[in-house]
Amino acid sequence: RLDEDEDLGVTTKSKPKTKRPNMYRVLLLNDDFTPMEFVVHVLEAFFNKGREDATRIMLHVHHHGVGECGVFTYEVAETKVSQVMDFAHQHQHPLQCIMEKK
Ligand code: TYC
Repeated sequence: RLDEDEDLGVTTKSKPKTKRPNMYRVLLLNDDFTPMEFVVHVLEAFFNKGREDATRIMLHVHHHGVGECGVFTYEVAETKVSQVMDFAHQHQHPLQCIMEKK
């Protein structure tokens, strides 16, 4: 690299800068107490699922222990988890909602 008088040695590089954000799965965990209807409602209300899709996801969690509600950026995933945990707690259900990096 040849330094010229007017150059202060600061490297400037132009690079197309479209970075994809890290994405996070939001998961529901099974338990023995939360009513199935409540879980279906959560999936409809917080994850914009239709009744069929919500029921399919709920049954998947019921049978396999864990299931995906959606994939979001960090802030959105964090908000979904908080909303679901608050809602479950308000209704005194032990439903657990977590997020994990994809
Ligand atoms: N296992 C619960 C029941 O039998 C239903 C349930 C499904 C609970 C999914 C939590 O994330 C869950 N009532």
